[in-house]
Amino acid sequence: MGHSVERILVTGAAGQIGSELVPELRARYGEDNVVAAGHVTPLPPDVRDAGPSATVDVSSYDDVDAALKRYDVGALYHMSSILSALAENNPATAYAVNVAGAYNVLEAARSNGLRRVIVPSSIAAFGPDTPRENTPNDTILRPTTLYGIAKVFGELMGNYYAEKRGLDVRGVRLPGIVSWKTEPTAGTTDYAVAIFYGAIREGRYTCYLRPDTALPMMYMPDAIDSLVQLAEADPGGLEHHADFNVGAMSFTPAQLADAIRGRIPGFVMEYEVDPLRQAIADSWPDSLDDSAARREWGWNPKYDLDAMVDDMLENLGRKLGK
Ligand code: VAH
Repeated sequence: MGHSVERILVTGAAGQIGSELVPELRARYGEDNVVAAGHVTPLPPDVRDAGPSATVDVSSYDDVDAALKRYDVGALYHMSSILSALAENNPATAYAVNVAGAYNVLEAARSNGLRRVIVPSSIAAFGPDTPRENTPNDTILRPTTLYGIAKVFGELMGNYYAEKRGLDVRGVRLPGIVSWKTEPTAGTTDYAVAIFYGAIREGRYTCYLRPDTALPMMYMPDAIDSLVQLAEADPGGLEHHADFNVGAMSFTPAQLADAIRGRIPGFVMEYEVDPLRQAIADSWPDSLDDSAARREWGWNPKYDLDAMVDDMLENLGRKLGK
């Protein structure tokens, strides 16, 4: 998005990323030019009250189409999603939101002449037969979760609309995201958020993944930067569309616990493995090759593990009144 005053709509504005993306976009483009669209989860007050908001059920084409027309939307960030673990237990809802919702957003954006659509993918688009270390940008996509299958659908449809339907669609494959503003939800990587609540409140946390489960992870400010930077990138430099790997760091639960213990001596980490979320995590890569994003639009993350832990403990400590 240039700095024009075109209206931007964000779906999933109550979610972990959406609830931080909306304030960032409003700061960049003006509060009245960013519409926060939510559905089942109530919008956080600061998102709801600082600019236009709407209720949009992305599983309904008509809902999406009506919102794009009502707000004269020029660009859209599609952040709605049923996350990995919840999707496995709610396949019909996950299909309606993650698959039909992705189609509805792309087709409604095309038919309403939007200039740009950002449809984030995830490391979940990879599966157990994808190379695990330094996973290439262009490689095998055979995910074994409904969430991952939906992300592959979103990527391929995003590329299809970009190449054959004249819609500028862009997307990044996000790692697990760590943030302090919203409570951890039903993802597989949410242990990396919940651990900070446990460390600050009780000095202990029981992790549902094995201590040696390495996963690509990213701190929220970098995730927001990746979405906005890609959205603003010069289209002439882009060879990919909706499927850019973006990495920042990779760590295991044990490494994260050690980093927290370096700041909270005596922090106790215990383990009770959840077979569902362990199986999901085991199907995902350990680390990503994000050279295409760095080359094509200058991707350059700022937070490593230590910087994230310091910032999380400071901000979450304040949020929890500690
Ligand atoms: C999840 N946080 O755990 C999300 C993310 C790569 C993980 O997609 O489902």
